Amino acid sequence: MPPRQDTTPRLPPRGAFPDDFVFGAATSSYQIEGSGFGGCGRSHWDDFAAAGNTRDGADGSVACAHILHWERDLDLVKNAGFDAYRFSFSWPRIQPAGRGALNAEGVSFYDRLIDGMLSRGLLPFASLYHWDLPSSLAVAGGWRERDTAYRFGDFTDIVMRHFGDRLHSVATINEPWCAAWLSHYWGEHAPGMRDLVATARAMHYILLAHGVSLSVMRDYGHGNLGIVLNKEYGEPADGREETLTATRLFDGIYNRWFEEAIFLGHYPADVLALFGAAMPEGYESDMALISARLDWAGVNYYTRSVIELDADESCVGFRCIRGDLEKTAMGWEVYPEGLGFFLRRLSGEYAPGLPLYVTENGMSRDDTVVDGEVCDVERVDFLGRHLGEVLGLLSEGVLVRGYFAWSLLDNYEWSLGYSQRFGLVHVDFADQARLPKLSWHKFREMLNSN
Ligand code: IFM
Repeated sequence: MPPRQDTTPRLPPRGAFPDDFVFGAATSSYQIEGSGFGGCGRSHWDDFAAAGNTRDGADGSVACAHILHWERDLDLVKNAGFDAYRFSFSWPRIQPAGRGALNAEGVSFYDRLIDGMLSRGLLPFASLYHWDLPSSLAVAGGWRERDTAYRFGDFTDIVMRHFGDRLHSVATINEPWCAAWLSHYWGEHAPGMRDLVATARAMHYILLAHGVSLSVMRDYGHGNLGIVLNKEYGEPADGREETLTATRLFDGIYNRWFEEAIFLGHYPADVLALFGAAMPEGYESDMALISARLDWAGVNYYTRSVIELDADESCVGFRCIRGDLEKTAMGWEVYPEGLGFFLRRLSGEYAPGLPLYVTENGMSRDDTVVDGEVCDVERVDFLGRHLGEVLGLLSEGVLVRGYFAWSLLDNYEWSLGYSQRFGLVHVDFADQARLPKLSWHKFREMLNSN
């Protein structure tokens, strides 16, 4: 009998990528640290959860208790063979009220965490904002207020002063679309608003915060600065002219708003027309700061949306549905071609010559432990297909410099609580046990191959 073939999906060999291509795993502060530990101030996510807006009322007060287990978590990054660890600073852990006094315990935690990365030979890729806005700033109007952008500039200064020279790379904002549109128009994330005026202001002030933060870091002389944009591909549900226009507006809101502001210095006309008088007065004078030079840009990519006309949607006139491609546990369609589309567009149209990173990519799956193992073959297949897309881009000369899997650990998936597992490492939230899944082992195999 011929030997049984191993049909487990594989990741491409490490040797197929350039030697200096960076492989990493990503997390974020609120999703893993445990906001109940170490003198961390409240964030608007604690408030949003306490007000009953999340699945089972779940919050991030314990999460993966990474504050207690960060050393073994960094060992998991290192032992898989990754070059880098992408993490975020929690603003309320460092500065509980969002202004004024610092929390010494929080500062010392990040000191140890960063030194822990460096001693393991991991490159620290930091984000300054991954959504845990201090509650007191949220109460004062959060991203609807111009002042929040300046408070973020002050926070940036604190981070630079304490940690700047040890950070390999820094992103200002992670996924500004989520912090603005998803949170103020669709109401799915904190602060859970559904208001076009609030949305227009947040869409602008989150980018102003990026510009202010960038200029603070330039003054410190940091030379590896970027922003992380989430992208979703829009597929028209049919070929009607109105559907194509709606799909273009979807792309404008989700993607081009940020690309055109950051790389061209203006907002797209179709989205500006939607916001109309809701745009903050004098926004034009902020555009130079918002479009200041970057050293790299990051793309977080997961899926596509099918865009269908919807007469009940009085503002945008469309809704996003899912098509008939294979889906993850989030119900998100698997569409690796979308990743190629965005990286090609950035490199060809918006930011020629700028180094690009895939700063997040991954899938949720109903992972269960069977006989001490998590056999997440679908995740291996998902990662392999997206890495294959990256290889194609590299062969076309697109400047992709690295790839980060989302996420290192199963964690708090925002309003969906702990119902979605995205990790390469399984977390038992009852006892905080970590168990590397097949996907983690496949990365280890890959990163040690040629
Ligand atoms: O968990 C999130 C992360 O915080 C930001 N990017 C998308 C992930 C999956 O939804």
